[in-house]
Amino acid sequence: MQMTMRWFGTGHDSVTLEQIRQIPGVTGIITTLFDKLPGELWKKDEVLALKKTVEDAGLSIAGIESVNISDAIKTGSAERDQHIEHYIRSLEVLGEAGIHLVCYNFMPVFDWTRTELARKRSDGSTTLAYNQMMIDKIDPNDMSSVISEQSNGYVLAGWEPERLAKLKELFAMYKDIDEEKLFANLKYFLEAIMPVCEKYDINMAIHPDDPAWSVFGLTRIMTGKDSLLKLMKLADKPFNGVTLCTGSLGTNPQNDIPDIIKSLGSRIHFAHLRNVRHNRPGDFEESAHLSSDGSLDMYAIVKALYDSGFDGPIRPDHGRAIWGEAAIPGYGLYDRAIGSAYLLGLWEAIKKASPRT
Ligand code: DNO
Repeated sequence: MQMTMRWFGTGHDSVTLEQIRQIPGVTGIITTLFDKLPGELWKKDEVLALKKTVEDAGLSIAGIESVNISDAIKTGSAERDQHIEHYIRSLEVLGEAGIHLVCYNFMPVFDWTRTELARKRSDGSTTLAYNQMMIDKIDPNDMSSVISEQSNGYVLAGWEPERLAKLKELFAMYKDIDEEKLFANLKYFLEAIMPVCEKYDINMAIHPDDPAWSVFGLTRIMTGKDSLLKLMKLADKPFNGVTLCTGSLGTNPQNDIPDIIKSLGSRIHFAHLRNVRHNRPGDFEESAHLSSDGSLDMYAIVKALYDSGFDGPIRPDHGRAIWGEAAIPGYGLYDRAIGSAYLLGLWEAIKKASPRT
């Protein structure tokens, strides 16, 4: 297991690599070429420059989050094959640079969705939250401004203004995309990229849908145990795996995360560990990482991961905004640093109680 921190790149993040370097136990960076649009080709010199920046700070790249999937690939439209070709060439470039983990998602139109990016909690911290009643009142065409108005001036991952400027077109592209078609398009994509993953030993780790249900009538397929197990079979290779995101799967209280971990076993290549607090049906907020602050049993989750033999990167995922920090919502330094120390503590205790043989 390697503890990591997400970093969005020079000029895109309020947190520096030098700060991350000082968090005890964090050795890896999860990053991306932030300016790349889905479908674009990643170039070797760009990847090598990113790698050098991270390594010059005494850290290493543990994985890429994300190489995003274009809407053409998700919907199977005319440009799909060209975009898949770009994806394959981008994976080659990553493989040649010694990067072996890629996180991606297959969510239509919107990536992770929240209604509030700074909901005030009783202790004065703020956090990301979701309220279904608010979503039901929002015109989806206004969704990108709902997000950008609360984003402290940052562009948020998955909310590329260039792409979302054409929301009407995007919704039209997905008009006939039901679960079956989305699964078929995912299969087509996975089958096409498996050979390059095999050649360069690249683990693909799909990110579950967040929240784990359909939003604005758009189909979502990565929502729980059954769909994740179905995904495993779409391309039954070890390289076709999952990002175990507890905050996303945990949006649905029906998802038994330790059981999902047990079922997926060695196909979990990456873990996003954070807690979520369910206030009432249809309303949740991202709590501090501790079990006592949210609705998830983080000890049971970390134990299930440890028991499954998990050996990949973990990141503390989102944190609350605390101590007056102004950062990308969910991605400040302080609460994620506290979260990683807590997760490392859980891991150490679990490991010492039952050493792997
Ligand atoms: C949000 C993230 C997601 C995630 C993508 C993966 O903070 O967890 O944006 O990176 O869905 O492609």
